[in-house]
Amino acid sequence: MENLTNCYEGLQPAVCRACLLATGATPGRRPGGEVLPREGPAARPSGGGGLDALDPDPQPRTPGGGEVWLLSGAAPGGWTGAAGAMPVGGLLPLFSSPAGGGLGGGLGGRKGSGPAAFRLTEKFVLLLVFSAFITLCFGAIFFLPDSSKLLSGVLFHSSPALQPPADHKPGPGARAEDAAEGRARHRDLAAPGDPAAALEDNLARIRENHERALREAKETLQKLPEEIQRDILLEKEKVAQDQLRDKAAFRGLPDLDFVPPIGVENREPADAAVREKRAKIKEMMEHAWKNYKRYAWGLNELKPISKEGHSSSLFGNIKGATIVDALDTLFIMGMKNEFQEAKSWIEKNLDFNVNAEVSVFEVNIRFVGGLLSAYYLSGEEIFRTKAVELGIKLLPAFQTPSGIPWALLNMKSGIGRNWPWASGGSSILAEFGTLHLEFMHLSHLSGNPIFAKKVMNIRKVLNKLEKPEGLYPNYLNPSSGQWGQHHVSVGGLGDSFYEYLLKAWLMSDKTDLEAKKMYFDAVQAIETHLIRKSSGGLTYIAEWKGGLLEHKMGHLTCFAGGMFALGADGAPEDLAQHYLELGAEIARTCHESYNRTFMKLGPEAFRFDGGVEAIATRQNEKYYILRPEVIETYMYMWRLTHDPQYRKWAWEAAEALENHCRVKGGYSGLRDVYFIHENYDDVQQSFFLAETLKYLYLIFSDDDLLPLEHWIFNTEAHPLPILRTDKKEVEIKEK
Ligand code: DMJ
Repeated sequence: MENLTNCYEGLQPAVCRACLLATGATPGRRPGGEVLPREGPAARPSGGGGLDALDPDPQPRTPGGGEVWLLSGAAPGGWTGAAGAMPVGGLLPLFSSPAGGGLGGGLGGRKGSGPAAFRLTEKFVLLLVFSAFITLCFGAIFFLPDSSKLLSGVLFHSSPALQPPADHKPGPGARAEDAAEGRARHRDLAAPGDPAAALEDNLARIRENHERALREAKETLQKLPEEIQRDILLEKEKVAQDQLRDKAAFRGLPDLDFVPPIGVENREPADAAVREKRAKIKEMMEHAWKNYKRYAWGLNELKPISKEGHSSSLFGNIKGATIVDALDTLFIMGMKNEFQEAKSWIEKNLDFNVNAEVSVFEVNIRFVGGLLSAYYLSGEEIFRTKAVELGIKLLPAFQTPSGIPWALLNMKSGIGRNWPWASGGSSILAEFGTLHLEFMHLSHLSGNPIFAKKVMNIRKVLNKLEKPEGLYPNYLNPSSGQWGQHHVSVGGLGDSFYEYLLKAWLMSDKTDLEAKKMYFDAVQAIETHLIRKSSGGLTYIAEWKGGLLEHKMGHLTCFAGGMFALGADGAPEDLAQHYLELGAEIARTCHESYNRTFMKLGPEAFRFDGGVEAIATRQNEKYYILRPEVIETYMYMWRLTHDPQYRKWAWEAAEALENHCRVKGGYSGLRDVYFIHENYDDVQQSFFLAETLKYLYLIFSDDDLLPLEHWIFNTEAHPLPILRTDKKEVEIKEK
């Protein structure tokens, strides 16, 4: 009676019924359900037409009416003699005939007989029916819209490199790179060859693919005819662009008169103490570079403790992130041999034809930005060629209904998608909003307006949208062109979007008035809704979640001090002094976040609630990964005010880096800046060479090294020249 007991405990009705029938037991009442019929199905007349018509005494349904029992009216009860073995035919009501001569009926009539008793023709018919059924089911998959995606998502595994950082949704204050790092770290933790971990990883990946395929299938099913039409047009445009890409590659780039850059002479500072400090910063760069070269040459980053390469999934299979990111720092520090070895590695090895997903944002700011700067500083054609080649590779990311690019792109197939953790399949403001500077330069250097068109379209989409309280949410859906969650941040997920509005205006020689207006409107809304002062007098920028403030500021947010100060000059209504002061206040707050730690280096995020100010309270916010933002703000504040305090603070940071992050094999991030012992994260981030050391070097150099009147730094600190309207500095001539 065990089977019968199970029936009462919520077993699948079909299974229960099978149990009952197989045991010949009397059905009873299901908990809260209906009374199961007392007579055995064998007592009923067999056969029927449709599902219910098959059985003149239809079998019971669930209270919700959703359950349809698949037992045919044909005599499963007659199988009691078969010791509980359920003949397949008994489960096929669809095939029974009114006369009982169909499969179900026919089989039902064989009381006391087993499958072995089938006639050969019956076996054959049975086989035929089954093959037809299976073929039908399989065929149906192909009739579903976008079945290829469904199949690839559900049935086929993709390589691990293609996988998104699904197990790590970055909290506010973190950004895409952290998410990806999260997954990478998760992998690192699993012992190599650990089958349980591998299985778990595989299952997670399958689940992830499955969910994505279902989501995509659902989206396609919901599409209106106009949307489908639009998709077709997009597809056509993609083909056209592919052709253009091939053509461009074939034709080569237009001739260009390279004008030697302004402000790259490496003059020694007059003051001996400053000179000494600057020399020390250069020595730090030499240490970072030398170890990268020794242990991780050609790979993306260095693991300074393990003394081996580190590969972040942000770059897919593109290699050499540190080399490209460091080029301009090597150049301005006068490290000529190192610059040459980097250049020849790029000539021989830098390859973008990778069959793996990359972060469009990261590849743009580090690789495109790094190559562009290297070109503008050195005039070496290889850097222009590579930058444009890479820019072309990124174009398919814009193939979305709104033109807002995907976050992730497979550079070989041109297929894009978004981070799975991003609100409702959205793209991220700080990612698609941080392409403008590089793409304007790509058009300038290639003579092809396509890059500029793509980023100007992003702006068009943004300008059409209603902004909650004048603020820009971090998430925007590229299919609908509408905002996702109303979360606003000047730190992770939002930060460099604001930076690029200001710099777009400056880089256009102050002609891009639309960007200027967008920037100052946004800053005004940020001041009203996000900027607060603590009871201890520290000004901070909180995060906004659908109208509620989270009193926390990320290390990333600290770049904003420099941004406010840089924009002060163009501020409307005599607000110049106000914005300069705001920059100074943010610099002071961020300095406090460093000063209140044991290591004298700032945490990833610090809070202004629960009785603390500028201190991280959560363990997972106490790390420092060699980030530049605080030093970046010191650099702008120094250049714009010459207040010696900024050099002093910058030097404190340099000393802290030497005392706590320098190891024999390079420089490492720290897991807890409040702890008295260094707990290394074992990564020398490429932005340490591109940004942290470059900003330090500039702070201890004279202002005529990369002067702000001529250069704009992209968000990875790669200098790009201001595009003069009279076009005297750089001229493009079509061949
Ligand atoms: C860099 O890659 C860039 O500065 C980016 O805008 C923010 N994150 C890192 C450094 O922290």
